[in-house]
Amino acid sequence: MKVYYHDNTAEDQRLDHDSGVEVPPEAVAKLGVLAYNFSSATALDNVNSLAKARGYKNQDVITISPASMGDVYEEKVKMFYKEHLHEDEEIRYVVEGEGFFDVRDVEDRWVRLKLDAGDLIILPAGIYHRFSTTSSDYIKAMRLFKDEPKWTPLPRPCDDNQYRVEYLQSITAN
Ligand code: KMT
Ligand code: NI
Repeated sequence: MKVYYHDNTAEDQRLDHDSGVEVPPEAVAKLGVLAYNFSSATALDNVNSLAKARGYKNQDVITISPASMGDVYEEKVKMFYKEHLHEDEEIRYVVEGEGFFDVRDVEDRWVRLKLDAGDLIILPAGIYHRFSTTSSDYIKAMRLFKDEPKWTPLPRPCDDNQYRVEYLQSITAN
């Protein structure tokens, strides 16, 4: 996983947009974002025990690519890239391929996490974020959820949302 500030240029969202300024793991942790890498032979066991420890009971696997999605691919990619939050954690494990998760830091800058196969990320409820495929146009990812998927993206701005307020309190208490 590579983590850096987005360069904030507006070209193709699938490009790296690497500003050249890295974001250290401690700064990522301060945002309440958890990052792991499970890529040994026991990777799936590790993912499953983490899921179990956090009370996650269900999972599915999504493949995002032109081959798997056809004509709706471009539309989906744009949709995932709209800034939003969720009222629950978002856990993603990259099985194959790669993808970008962008999260806002305390100064509202985009921090870009480039995930490769074996990387797992947990975004806390209430954090503003977005997702994009890379220029390889391929990711196969496992999505973990507790019971029913609570994935409704709430588009920014929703600053008065209870989960947003609680998220901000949790990170400023750090
Ligand atoms: C999301 O929440 O944006 C997604 O689930 C993207 C697909 S998972 C890599
Ligand atoms: Ni999301």
